[in-house]
Amino acid sequence: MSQSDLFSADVPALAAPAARAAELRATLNHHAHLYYVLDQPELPDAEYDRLFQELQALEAAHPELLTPDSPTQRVLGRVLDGFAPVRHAVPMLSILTETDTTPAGAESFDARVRRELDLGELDAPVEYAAELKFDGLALNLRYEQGVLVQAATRGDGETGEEVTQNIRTIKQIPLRLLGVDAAVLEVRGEVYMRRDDFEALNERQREKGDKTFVNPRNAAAGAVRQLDPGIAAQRPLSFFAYGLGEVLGWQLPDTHAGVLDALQTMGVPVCEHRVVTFGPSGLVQFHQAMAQQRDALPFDIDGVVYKVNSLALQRSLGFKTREPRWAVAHKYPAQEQLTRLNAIDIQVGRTGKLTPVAKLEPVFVGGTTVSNATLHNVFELRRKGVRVGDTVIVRRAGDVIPEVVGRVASAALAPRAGASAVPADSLPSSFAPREPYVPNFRMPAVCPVCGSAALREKGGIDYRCSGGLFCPAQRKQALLHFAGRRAMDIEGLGDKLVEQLVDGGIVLSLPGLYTLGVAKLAALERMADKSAQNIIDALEKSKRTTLARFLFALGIRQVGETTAKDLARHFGSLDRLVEASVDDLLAVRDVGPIVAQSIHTFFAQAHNREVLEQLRAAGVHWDEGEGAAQNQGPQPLLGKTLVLTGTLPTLSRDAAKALIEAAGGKVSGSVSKKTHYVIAGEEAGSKLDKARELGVEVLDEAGLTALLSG
Ligand code: D41
Repeated sequence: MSQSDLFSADVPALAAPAARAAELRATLNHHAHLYYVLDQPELPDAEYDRLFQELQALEAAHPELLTPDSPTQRVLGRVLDGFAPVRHAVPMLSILTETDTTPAGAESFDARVRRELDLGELDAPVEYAAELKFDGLALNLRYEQGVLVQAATRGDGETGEEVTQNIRTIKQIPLRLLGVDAAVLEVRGEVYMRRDDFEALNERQREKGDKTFVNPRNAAAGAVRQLDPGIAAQRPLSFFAYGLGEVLGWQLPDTHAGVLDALQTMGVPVCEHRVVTFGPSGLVQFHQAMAQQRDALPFDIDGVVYKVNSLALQRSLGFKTREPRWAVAHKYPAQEQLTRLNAIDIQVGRTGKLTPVAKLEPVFVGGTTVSNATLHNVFELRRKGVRVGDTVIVRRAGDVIPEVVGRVASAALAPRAGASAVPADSLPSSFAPREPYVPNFRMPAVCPVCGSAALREKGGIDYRCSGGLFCPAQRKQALLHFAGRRAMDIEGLGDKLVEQLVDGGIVLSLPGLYTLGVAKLAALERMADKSAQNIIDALEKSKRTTLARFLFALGIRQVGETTAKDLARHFGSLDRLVEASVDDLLAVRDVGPIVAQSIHTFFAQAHNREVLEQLRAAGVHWDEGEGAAQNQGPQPLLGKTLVLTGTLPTLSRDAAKALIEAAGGKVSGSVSKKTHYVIAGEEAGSKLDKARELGVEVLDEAGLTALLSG
């Protein structure tokens, strides 16, 4: 506040900041309760931080507004009733956060460290250990004589909650350290949930019609603090160590990197993405390299962490109240943001499923601008209490489709820091529950594309268009799927062309594709003669295919690429498959009752059989029996499941997969107890850790070659 403000006689001038401060206090306290006590946050962290900072700034400018109950006066985190409090033998410090996501963030940290260490321009660059900042929940694991005796959350840093029972269910966490029987060795790290585990968990919740989790971190936090270890055990958690707590009777390494290496040797999971580097340029390089890989990682990170590598230098730097001076977390742009829900559209999928899609005020989240996001289904939308016009939370992480994960009551959130405050007399309870919830969106009774009835199976969740391939939306999706790279692989037949073909009434069915001539194609808008000829050539080329690709291309519900291959291998010919009974189908490996029924229903329908005939008449062909086991060479990998990870020296991933499948084996994307072998190459990741943890045999390329040759 400026001098003139202070001396101004305009007393009501303070009313607005006072009201805003009161409002911010109430809002922040409310959200802190939701976050810490109920594990049901309604606000993205970035938004909470923004409000927190706005209140801090307001209090700094108007010290008279500071109240003892202000959230800025309290160290957050609290102990839940139901868990025994644990006083940490060595406090769990917090870590200073650098919110400047540009290289300047790393540079200012290095400059601070050099200043504190009294280093001059001529002194050598500081050695740093750089690692990822996992978006999870900090945990202290206490090992005595090498045995896990206690696990505790961080809590407020001094006192946490005892969660040993729940943590014991995390299979990655060793119950006994390898080769260490130190009196005390406390391992600190983050419990987190992998993105695929999170998606699968939410999918299960959705199928059951249960509440979904906003993000992997909340799902992990909820699982760790779940009072019922049985439920905790069903929530797939993972762990990465980042440091130590109390240590008695163990010789510390000289460096942080040495600590992490030692922990890894003891069987504690440590993330492979870590480097030792020098000076600010090394830090910036790591920050940028990991930003590139962020989407491809199997888990969420919200930044990277830099630590002075030498433990001796760490000791001389010490800490400042609650944060070490030798470490900093350098953030990345948030993966969750607030924006306005402008409208809800209905998207019709390949199988007719109607999905409500949020039309959003464009917002930059997780590195791209998002204006559409899935709302999954109408029941979930209702459960979240979302209405058109609401301020909603959008999440985009990895290559997962952006989704609306919830809504916020928005009154207090709207003004940006520094903007004018809301009038005192309208002090709103920004978070008043919206009761009763009156939705302003309903699922349409008919398909918005073709007008056929939209039906929902009894007890089911999804509405489907009943129009089948009569529905242009389904027809477009079916054609795109048919033409896909892993299906018939018709190059050039993409979104735009399919749109033109269907909307122009030119192609009415899959076989219709093969009746296209150059003239018809060239007549389409923006289609040159040459590209028309290319499409015709691609169509011609696609006719020679494999039974597995053909089956996958048909888009039979429940039949993905792997099942299609299994079916082709098992039956060897289309006719045998078409005539198969449900029982015959159940004899195919990995085919259960739902899949068998879906396949049987598909081939039982006359119009589908007609499509098959027309496609064959158009010249689509494959080697009958080519995939059948009886016609193949030896199958040394029959019944074996393998997982590929990392880069092999000579074989591409596709080539390795093809060889394994030709030998009767199956390639899976994730390691489990059912995995027979993990084939690991350069830069193998968490799958390798998992294999070691489960005791699955790990081979290199040479080992794979040996297996293949029996
Ligand atoms: O990955 C993390 N979230 C992470 C958290 C990490 N990689 N390193 C960390 N290092 C520390 C210090 C420097 C205090 C040992 C941390 C945390 N602390 C931390 N996590 C939660 C509170 C503090």
